Amino acid sequence: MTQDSREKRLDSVLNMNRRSFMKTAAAGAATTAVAGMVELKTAKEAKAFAYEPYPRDDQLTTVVTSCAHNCGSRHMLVAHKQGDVIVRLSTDDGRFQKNGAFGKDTDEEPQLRACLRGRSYRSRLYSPERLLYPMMRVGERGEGKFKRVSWDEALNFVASKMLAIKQQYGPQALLDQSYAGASYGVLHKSDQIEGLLGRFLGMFGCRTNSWSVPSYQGTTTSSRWTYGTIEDGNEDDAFAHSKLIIMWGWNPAYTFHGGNTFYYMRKAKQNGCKFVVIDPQYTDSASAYDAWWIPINPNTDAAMMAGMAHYIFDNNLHDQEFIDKFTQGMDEGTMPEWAKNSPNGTENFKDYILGKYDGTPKTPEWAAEVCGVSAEDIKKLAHMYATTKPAALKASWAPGRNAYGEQYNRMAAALQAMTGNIGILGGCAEGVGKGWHAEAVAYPYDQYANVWYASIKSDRWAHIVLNYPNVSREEAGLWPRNDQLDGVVPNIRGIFWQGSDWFNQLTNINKEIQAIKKLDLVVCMDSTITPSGLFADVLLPVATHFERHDAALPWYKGHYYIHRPKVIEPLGESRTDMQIFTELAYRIGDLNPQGYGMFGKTYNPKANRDYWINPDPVDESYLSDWWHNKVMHHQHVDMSWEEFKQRGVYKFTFDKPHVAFREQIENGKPFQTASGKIEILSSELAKISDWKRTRYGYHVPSIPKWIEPWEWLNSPKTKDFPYHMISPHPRWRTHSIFHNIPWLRETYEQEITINAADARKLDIKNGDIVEAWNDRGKVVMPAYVTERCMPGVVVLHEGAWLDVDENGVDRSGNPDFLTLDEPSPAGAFAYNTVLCNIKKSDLTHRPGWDKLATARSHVFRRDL
Ligand SMILES: Nc1nc2c(c(=O)[nH]1)N[C@H]1C(S)=C(S)[C@@H](COP(=O)(O)OP(=O)(O)OC[C@H]3O[C@@H](n4cnc5c(=O)[nH]c(N)nc54)[C@H](O)[C@@H]3O)O[C@H]1N2
Ligand SMILES: Nc1nc2c(c(=O)[nH]1)N[C@H]1C(S)=C(S)[C@@H](COP(=O)(O)OP(=O)(O)OC[C@H]3O[C@@H](n4cnc5c(=O)[nH]c(N)nc54)[C@H](O)[C@@H]3O)O[C@H]1N2
Ligand code: SF4
Ligand SMILES: [Mo]
Repeated sequence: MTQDSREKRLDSVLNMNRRSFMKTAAAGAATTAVAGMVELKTAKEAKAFAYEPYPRDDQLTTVVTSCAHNCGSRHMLVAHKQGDVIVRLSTDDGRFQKNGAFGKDTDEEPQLRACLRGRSYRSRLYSPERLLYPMMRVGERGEGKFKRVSWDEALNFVASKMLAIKQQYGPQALLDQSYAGASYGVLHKSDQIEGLLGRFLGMFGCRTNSWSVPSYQGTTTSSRWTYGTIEDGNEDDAFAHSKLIIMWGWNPAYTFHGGNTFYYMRKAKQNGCKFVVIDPQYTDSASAYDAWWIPINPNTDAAMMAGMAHYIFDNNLHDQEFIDKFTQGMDEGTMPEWAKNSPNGTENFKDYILGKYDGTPKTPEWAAEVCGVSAEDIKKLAHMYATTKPAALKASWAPGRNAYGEQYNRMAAALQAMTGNIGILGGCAEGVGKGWHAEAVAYPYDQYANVWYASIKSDRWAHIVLNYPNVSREEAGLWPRNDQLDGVVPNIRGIFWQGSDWFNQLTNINKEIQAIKKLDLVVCMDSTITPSGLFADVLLPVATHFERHDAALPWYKGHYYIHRPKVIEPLGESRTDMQIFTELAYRIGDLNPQGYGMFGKTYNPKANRDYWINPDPVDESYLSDWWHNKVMHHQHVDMSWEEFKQRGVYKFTFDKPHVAFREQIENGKPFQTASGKIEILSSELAKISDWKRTRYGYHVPSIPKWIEPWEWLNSPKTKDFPYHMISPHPRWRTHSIFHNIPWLRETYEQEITINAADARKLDIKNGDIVEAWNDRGKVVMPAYVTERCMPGVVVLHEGAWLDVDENGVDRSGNPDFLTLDEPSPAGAFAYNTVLCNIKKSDLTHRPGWDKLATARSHVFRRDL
C-alpha cells in the first residue's frame, strides 16, 4: 500500500463516526464540567438513560464482570443491561462459581462482594467528567483549556513529537509515569514494570523509568532484604486462627488490603482473639474489634518496636530455637563468618538493641521518649506479643511511607522472627503481604517488558527537571546500569500518564507545577478528565474495563480470577490503551519507516492495523492463550476458557489456608535470600561500601535501626509547624478515583481531622473552614474535631482533586501540596513525614469541580 493510500484509509478509519456517539446523553451533555473549560458538541438524544426508568430484571440482560483499580481488593460486579446501557449493578451472590447456588458463601469460597465504591461504579462510567474524545491544549499548560480534535490529529502530534524529542535529547528524554490504575488486569495493564506504556516507550527506545512505588517502597525493599520476596503474605482466612492481631498502622475498615479481611477477622474475634491498634487515630477498625488503642507519634514506630525487642530479649521471651535455625544476624550466634570483614555488616541486631554499639540500650523507657507511648504500655504489648501464640503482627505500609520507612518494616520482621510467628497458621510475616501467586500477565508482556535507559526515584522527577543538569546521581536515585548510561541523570523533556493521576498524587505539587512548565510534551491517557489531565497537552480517551475484554486479578490477596468481558461498547470515541499504543507504534513507523517500520507489529504481534477498528478477536486470542498456557497448565485448573467465560469467576480452593513460608519452616526449604535465612542482617547491605553507586544513594544500616526522621514532633521545626500531618487512604475513594461520584460524596467531606484540645486552643469548631500550611504549600478544607485523633497530629486523606487558586493555594484540601519530595534512601515516599501549622481561614474550600457531587457529612455532625 502506498503511503498516500494508507493515509487515506486511516483518515477515513480514524475519523469515522462509528457509533452515533451517545447512547449516553448523561455523559455527552455534561462534559462541560471541568470548571466550564471543556466545551463539546451537544450529544444526540439518548435511547436509554443511564439512571432511569428503573426496568424490571426480566427486561435486562446480566453480565458478570469485576470492579477495578488500585483499591485494595477485587470484587465481582454484575452488570444489568438494557440494550447497550448498564442500568444497574449488583455483586456476587454465590451462583456464578463452579457448583455455585444462589447465596453460596462459605469459608473456603466466600463471596466477592463489592464495597460502596464498586456499587457506585455506574455513576463513574457515565460521569460528566468522563473523557469521550481526544482533546488538545489551547491555553497555557495547566490552564485547563482544551479543544476537541480528531484521533488523527492527536496521534500524529504525539508520534511526531516523540520522534523529535528522542532525536534531539536521546533515549532518556521521555518519562514513564504509568501507575496502577489498571494494573490488576491481565491484558490491559498500567504498571511500572509490566505495563503497556513501559513496553511501548522501552521498545521505542526512549524511556526513563520511575522505579520507586508510592504504595510501599520501604516495605518492598524490607521484604526483599529480609525474605528475598514480597510474597510474604498469608491469605485472609489465616487471620481466623490468630489469638492476637496487632493492627500496626493498619485500618482495614477504611483501607482495604484484600477482599474478605473483615470476614475472617470477625471469625477470629468470635474465637476469642484480642486486638490491638497502633495508630495516631482511633480508627473504625479499632472500634469494630474493640481493640486496645495505642496512639503513637507518627514516624516513630521503629523506636517503639525496638523498645519491644529490648523487653523481649531482656526477659528471655524470644524463641531462640527459631532464631538459631532460621535467621541471620539476629544475635551474635547467627552472624555469618564473612560479616566480620564486611564494610557495613559487623553489627548484630540484639547487641544494637542492648546498646552495645552506641551506648544507648533501646529500653522501653528510651522508646517512650521518642514515640510518646508509655514504657508500661510498650512492655505490656511486648509481653502480650511474645507470650500469645500464634500472634499476627500485621505491620501495614503507612508507617513505612515515611523518612527511613524501610527501618520500620525491617524492625517488624525482626519482632515477627524473634517470636517465631513466621510460617505458622495464625502468625504473620507480612511486610508487603502478597498472598497466593496469580498468573499476572498475558502474552505479549513476557517479551520486551521493562526496558529503560534511566530509572529514577519516582518522586524526584520535578527536582530533576528543575535542577538539570546540576543533579547528582544519588539525588535522582538512579538505578545502576552496566553500560555507558550508568549514572547519567536524564534530561526529561516529556511525560506520559497512563493509569495514573500522579500529578495529583505524588509529593510537593507546587514543585511539580513549576517543573511541568519546562517540558515539551505531556500526554495523559485516561477515561476521566483528571487533575493531572489539566496539565497535559494531549488527552487521549480510554475505554474502561467495562468496554474491553480482559480478566481481573485479585489485589495482593485472594485466590480467584474474574472474567471481564466487554460489557458495553466504548463510550464516545474512546479506545483501549492497547489500541492506542498499537496505532501510535504504527504511526511512528509511518513517519520513520527505516527506524520503526516493524514497531507496530512487534508491539502487538497478534494484531494487524485493523486492530484500531476491531480489537476483539486479537484480545480474545491473547486471553485464551493466557488461560490455556498459564492458568490451566501451570496452575492445574481444569475449567476450560469457555466455561470460565460463561461463569465469570474461578475460585481456587485450598486444602489448608495459604501461609507464607510454611514450606521453609516445616520442611526446611531455604528462604529466597542470599543466605537462605531470614536476613535480619542483610547480606546485600552488609557488602556495600560505595553508596553513591547504589540506587539508595545514601548509607543504610545492615540491620534494622531507629533513625530520626527529617521532620517529626520532636524536631526543632515544630516551633513554626507544630502539627504532624498524616495522609491515609480514603474509604470513599480509590486515591483520586471516585472523587467525583455524587452518591459517594453524600457520605463524606474532604476534611482535616484535628484533636479536640488542639482545636480549642486554635478556636476551631467542627465544620469551620481552616487552612493548613508549611513551607511547601497551603490547603483549605473544613475541620473535623474529635478525640479520636491524638493531640499534635492532623489527618487529611490523600486523593482530593487539586484546585489551585491564583495565589497557589489548593482549595480542595489535597495533602500533597504539603508533602516532601525527598524520598528515603531505600525509596520510600515520605508522604507521612510532614509538619504543618493550621488556623481558621476566610478562604473558601472548593469540594470539587464536579457540579453534581455535594458533600453532606457535616449535616450529621453539626451538633458534635
Ligand atoms: N499524601 C499522600 N499521597 C499519596 C498517598 C498517601 O498515602 N499520602 N498514597 C500514594 C499511593 S500508595 C498511591 S498507590 C498513589 C496512587 O496514585 P495514582 O495511581 O495516580 O492514583 P489513582 O487516583 O488511582 O489514579 C489512577 C488513574 O488511572 C486511571 N485509570 C484507571 N483505569 C485505567 C485504564 O484502564 N487505562 C488508563 N489509561 N487509565 C486508567 C484512573 O481514571 C485514574 O485517573 O497515590 C499516592 N499518593
Ligand atoms: N478504601 C481504600 N482502600 C485502599 C486504597 C484506597 O485508596 N482506598 N488504596 C490501596 C493502596 S494503593 C494502598 S498502597 C494501601 C495502603 O494501605 P495502608 O498503608 O495500610 O493505608 P493508609 O490508609 O495509608 O494508613 C493506614 C493507617 O496508618 C496510620 N498511620 C499513618 N502514619 C502512621 C505512622 O507513622 N505510624 C502508625 N503507627 N500509623 C500511621 C493511619 O492513621 C491509618 O489509619 O491501601 C489500599 N486500599
Ligand atoms: S474494594 Fe475495590 S474492587 Fe472491591 S468493590 Fe470496592 S473499589 Fe471495587
Ligand atoms: Mo498504593
